[in-house]
Amino acid sequence: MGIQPWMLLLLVSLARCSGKIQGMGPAYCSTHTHTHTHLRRVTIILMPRRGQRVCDLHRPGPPRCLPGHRSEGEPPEWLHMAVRLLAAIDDMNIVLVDWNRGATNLNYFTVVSNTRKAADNITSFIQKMEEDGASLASIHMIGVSLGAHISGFVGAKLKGQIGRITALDPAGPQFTGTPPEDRLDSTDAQFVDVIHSDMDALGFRKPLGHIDFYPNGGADQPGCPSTIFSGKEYFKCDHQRSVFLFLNSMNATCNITTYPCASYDDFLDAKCLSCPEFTPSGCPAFGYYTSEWKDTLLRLGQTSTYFSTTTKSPFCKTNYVVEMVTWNSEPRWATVTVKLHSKEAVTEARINHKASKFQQYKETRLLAQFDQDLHPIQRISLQFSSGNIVGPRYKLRLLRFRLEALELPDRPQLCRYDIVLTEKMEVSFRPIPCEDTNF
Ligand SMILES: [Ca+2]
Ligand SMILES: [Ca+2]
Repeated sequence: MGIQPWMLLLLVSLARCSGKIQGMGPAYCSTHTHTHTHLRRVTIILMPRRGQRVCDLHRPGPPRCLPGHRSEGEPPEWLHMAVRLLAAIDDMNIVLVDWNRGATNLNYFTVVSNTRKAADNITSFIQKMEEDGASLASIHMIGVSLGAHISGFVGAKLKGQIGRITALDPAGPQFTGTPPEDRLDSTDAQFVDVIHSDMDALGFRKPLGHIDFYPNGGADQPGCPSTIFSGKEYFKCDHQRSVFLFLNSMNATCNITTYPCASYDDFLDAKCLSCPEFTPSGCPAFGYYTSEWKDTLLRLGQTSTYFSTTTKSPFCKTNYVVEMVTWNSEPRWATVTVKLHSKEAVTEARINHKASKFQQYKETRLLAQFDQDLHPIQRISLQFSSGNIVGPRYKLRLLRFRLEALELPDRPQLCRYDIVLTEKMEVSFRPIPCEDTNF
């Protein structure tokens, strides 16, 4: 993939500055002095952690940390991974700024008011780099939580000339409903991409960038605890998922395609499965490389886009479009489960976010999302439920069943004709390539 001329400015770890946290060598602290002579690309990462400090970056030598309190705690586990992945992409300078606080800290409001101070320091630091020959366009800031808004303040002070701001679940509390100058917005950099992963709690609900990703709808993430009895994890799991998703997008084990749409429900309803406005590149990819869609995204102004993930890294789902035509004379409403079998394995998609309508001779289009990519598919199993608890078992008479891999156009479309399904009874069949038939 092509590389944008970013400088990656990673926010300098306060921990590194103080040298108190193990595993954070002084190398990171000296990174920014190093950048003065090698100002090709800079990434700044603003990251959240317990405790709060502000680094004075505008002075020679290692950055100095302003007074502030820091609670105990190791650097987040993902930090080393972030640096490693970024460094593998290209030769770039990485500056880490860790100034943050725990999401549940009571001093949240003080911390919010300190974001301006942090932004001032980072702005001075960047201006110093600029004097030394760095171009603002080559700077990429990655801000987590409150760090996303700090990146926005820095960007605004630099008149929106920074190349890119990536916001990982930008903080919601205290920022929701504020005007653009008091939070991140799309004028703060030349390109602003945002991931919303906990918009119902710690994150921000409304779009803030040129492209806003809403994984799994943007509120709750699969694999994260859904009750408060899980303690600390309950508070941060959804919020932090944005970081892990973004890191995953850098090493390209699998690519996640996203679908611009009016809502996650519409996406699940298979209403947004093509991207004519993005021709010829297709629907935008999630994460680090989404900048390759930048020209179209800037032209469109703002794009909100959706996708679903699995519970664990690398998070990619395999998406299929299922089309069914019935000859039942009465319309039926049903949820559907589709299983795909290869020789060794089976993977399942439950299409149950709501009941789908089946109408005589009308094509019903469903989005089926599977955790595994099985190929070749040897058998398919289908089951439906109308939600009827008492009364007769309904039948669904299928004139045609068709399966199409959404992101793998080279895979053959699979069909089957004349299938009768009985409610809550699984039916399995061997699919046939659609082009071998006369339908
Ligand atoms: Ca702003
Ligand atoms: Ca949540």
